[in-house]
Amino acid sequence: MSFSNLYPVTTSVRRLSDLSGLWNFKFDPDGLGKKEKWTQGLPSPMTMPVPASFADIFTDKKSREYTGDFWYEKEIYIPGEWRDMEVGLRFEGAAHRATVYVNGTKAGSHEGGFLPFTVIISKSVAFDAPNLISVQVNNELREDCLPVGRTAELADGSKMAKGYFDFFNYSGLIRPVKLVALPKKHITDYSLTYSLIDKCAEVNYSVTANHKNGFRVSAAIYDESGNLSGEAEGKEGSIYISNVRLWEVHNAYLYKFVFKIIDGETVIDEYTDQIGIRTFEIDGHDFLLNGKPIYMKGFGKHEESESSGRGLNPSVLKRDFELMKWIGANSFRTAHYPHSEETLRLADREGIMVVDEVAAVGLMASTLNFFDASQGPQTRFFQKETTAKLLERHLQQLKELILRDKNRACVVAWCVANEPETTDDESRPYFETVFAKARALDPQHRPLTFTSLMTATPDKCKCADLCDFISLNRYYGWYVFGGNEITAAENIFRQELAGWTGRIPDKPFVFSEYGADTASGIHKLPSVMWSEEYQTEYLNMCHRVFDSLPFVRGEQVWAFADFQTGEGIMRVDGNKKGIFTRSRQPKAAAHLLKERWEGLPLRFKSEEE
Ligand code: CKX
Repeated sequence: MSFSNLYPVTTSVRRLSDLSGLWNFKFDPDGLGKKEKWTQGLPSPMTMPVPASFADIFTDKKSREYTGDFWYEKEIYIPGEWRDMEVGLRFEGAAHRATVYVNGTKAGSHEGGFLPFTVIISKSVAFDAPNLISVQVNNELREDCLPVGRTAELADGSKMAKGYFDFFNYSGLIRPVKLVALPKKHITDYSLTYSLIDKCAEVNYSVTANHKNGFRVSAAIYDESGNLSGEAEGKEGSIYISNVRLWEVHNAYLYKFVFKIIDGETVIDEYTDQIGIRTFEIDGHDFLLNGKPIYMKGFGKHEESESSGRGLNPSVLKRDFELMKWIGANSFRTAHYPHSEETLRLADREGIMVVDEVAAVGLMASTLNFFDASQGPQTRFFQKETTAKLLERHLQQLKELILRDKNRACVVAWCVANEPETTDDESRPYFETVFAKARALDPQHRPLTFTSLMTATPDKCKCADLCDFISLNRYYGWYVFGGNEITAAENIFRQELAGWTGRIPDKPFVFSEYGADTASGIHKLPSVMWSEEYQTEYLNMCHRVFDSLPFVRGEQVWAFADFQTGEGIMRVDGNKKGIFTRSRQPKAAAHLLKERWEGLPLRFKSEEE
């Protein structure tokens, strides 16, 4: 019997309990856990917060860098009132893979640390009595898993994660774990599409349940004042809302959708969600939100912060949205993995557009990806024997991502990979499959893209035409021709872009990354690289280039805030391309961007054509 993996809510019939807090925790470097039956109780555990990444909580390096298996454990009581319900444990993010045991018995497992999964535990639990939840998590990186990397063995026998990407391999139970109780017969999923005719919205819905017969489905939509806007009956149907309030950027309006399955007069299940109604499409070079051209301004953004690592930190999350509104941003890309469900719900509420990225990062064999990506060695990534398995996992995670986020108003596009080695011939069949799958999965047919690495120039990239819009990660003036050579950088940047007009003449372009590492507080006149003055000069140069090109429809600077990476000669305690520091305070560039973004007309660029 399938179980709903929908974002958990409480309603008249659904129950929920958040298991966030302190859990027991233990590293398992020698793989003793299963043999010694740690599922029946962890020997000498320490405490660990959930949600959080364990890495930055420790004061010793071995623990911070720990790679391998580790265990979480919590004793829980399940209310007797839930006896006749289907009970599940929902993990919003267990990075990167997890196996869940309940009272010593395996309940399920999941691969992919940034997407939710639910294991059904009704049959293995005792009600009104203690139950032991044990979770074996593993954070090793592999070439056939997302995000991509490898796991090295060090001289002392310990393992070390070597990501083919530029961010710290934060792991653990990074998002909330929830106990969910649903009616035995329940709604498993729902999908929405819209068409707008003048002031009226046609909302088309379809609802699926875990059983087929003997019930009716009702759908109702309420406005923010609680008034009924429209309703319908049936598993699929259309609801018309006259004088609809659309979801707009910085002016979000969320309707309450209520789906019920009813047997006779009895409500068997009820699911509710807050939904923004909007359309998003591409017309020539334009992005159209609700039929009106819109220029994307914002960031490539990690989900991470001091101490919590990749762990969901609601205060930091809220601060980030306040900063995005302050600076005049209207969008961000969830670099380089799906961000938490809470993040997307906040983006829905605040009216911020999201380019939603799957964790397909590191698709180029290199442990200095950020450097190699600009220098261009050929690693023949897609010709490896691991490619078939990687593709399988990539498609699976794309499916789980689209299933999770397809109804979110904020999600306006899917990014199917970051900086893959699309100069490799074999990348073409790989991405044809990925794009076809994404197109088939999204009922709203959102535009698709991948972000292009610097060496995938118009003459060399084998895959750009698969995209509905082109996303360029470009660093002229940083990785190449930096500092005093910035004029040469501008020239070569312009030359590359002239090449793109010939190759892709009719699609929108977004600069999905551009940036310069900047140590907050370093001031230098005249500028030098790494100073706050250079970051602003570099951004001014990029903006001059963007503004001279009619096909540019967006800029998402790299990065929202400084973030932690692995150690190395290219990084000073992390990547410093943030417009804000890691503690979320503005660098000089933030003021420049605020002035620019607040000043750009809403229909920037499209009115020039
Ligand atoms: N793009 C030349 C991917 C990001 C990195 C960024 C950087 C690279 C640049 C590739 O994850 O952080 O190096 O700053």
